[in-house]
This record gives sequence, C-alpha cells and structure tokens, in this order.
Amino acid sequence: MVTPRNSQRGFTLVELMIVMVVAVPILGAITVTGSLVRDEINSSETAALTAESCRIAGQRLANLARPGLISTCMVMATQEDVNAAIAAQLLNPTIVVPALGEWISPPTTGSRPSFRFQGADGRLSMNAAALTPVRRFVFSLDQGESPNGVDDDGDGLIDEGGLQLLIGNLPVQLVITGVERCEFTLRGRVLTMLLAVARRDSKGHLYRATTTQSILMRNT
Ligand SMILES: [Ca+2]
Ligand SMILES: [Ca+2]
Repeated sequence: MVTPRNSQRGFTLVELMIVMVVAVPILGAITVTGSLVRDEINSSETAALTAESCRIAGQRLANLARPGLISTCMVMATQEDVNAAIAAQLLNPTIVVPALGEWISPPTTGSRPSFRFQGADGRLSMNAAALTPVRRFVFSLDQGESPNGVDDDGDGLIDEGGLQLLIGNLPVQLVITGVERCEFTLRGRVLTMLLAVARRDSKGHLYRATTTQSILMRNT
C-alpha cells in the first residue's frame, strides 16, 4: 500500500537554499537601487538649494545697492592695494599709503571682496545732502581659513567666508555663508557683483553655484 505524500510538508533545506540563492541578490539589488535613488534625490535637492541660496543672495545685494550713489562708493583696501600704493609712493611722495582694510576709492582695475556706499532712499532722494547711513558689504574669511587657494580648515571649501551687511556700524544681516569668491567690480557706473558659494551635504559631497549681478549706480 502506497502512503500518499503529505501535501502540507514544509520546504526542504535544499529548496530553502535555492530560494535564498535566488532571492538574496535580488533583495540586495533592490536595496542598493533604493539607496542610490535616495542619494540622487538628496544630491539634486542640495544642488538646487545651493543654486537658489546663491541666486537669492545676489539678488539681495543688487536690490540693496541699486539706490547707491557712485560718488559714495568705496572698497576695502587689500594687501595688493597697500603694496601698489607703497610702490607708487616711491615715484610720487604725495601718494598716501592706505592701511590694510581701510576704505578707499574703488581702483580702476581688478575687483575687491568688500564694498560700501551711501544711497538716497525714497524719502531722502529729493535732498542730495541727506544720504542714507553707510551700507557695507563686508566679506570675512572663516576662522581657520587664509586667502591662499587652499582648504585650510579641511571642510572642502576653499578660502571660504561669510558676507555681512552692515548699516552704519550695525551688523544687520549675514547675507550668505560658505562664500568662496566675493567680488565687487566698479567700472564707470556699472557695479558688478559676483558670488560663488559652496555647500556640503551629509555625505560630504560638495555643490557649487555662482551668480553675477550688474547694476547701474546713481549719479545723483
Ligand atoms: Ca575650508
Ligand atoms: Ca585657504
């Protein structure tokens, strides 16, 4: 007499091993793919946020500087300005050598990282003698960074710092951080502002964005 096979029997060890051999790589692939997709989404978001914050900061600078009067524009003297003045003074002793960081008339060549001006807002525009308080865009390197083209503090960003807005002597707003390049260039009445910023995501990937704004400073 033949005993019917038990249809309720479980998997044999061999069957389980076959299932594992087939299923485990598939599950692994699904997990890896999911992780890659998540990373891709995070990367896209960080890249978009970096570009957006850079663009907004550039737009803010342009809006703030637009009422600026050309006659009030100044830049902060860099070491190059000091060196150039020392060299020029040898030929012309009447030339005054500025201190590092002193506000000077914008040179006709190159760009500078900090800029100041006074403007006439809506209320004061009819009175040329009544200017707004001095507005300054001041770029400062982060602690641990020096301007040498090298990432001194090991965060991946090079020569980075923050751009601060001061009205009068009051620090009003940190316009943007993670700034690798901040350049103000005045040619005639055209002020060009360049901002290059970088951001790092949780995985250490770097994202960079640049924005340029040009505006016409006012004559009166
Ligand atoms: Ca750095
Ligand atoms: Ca550096």
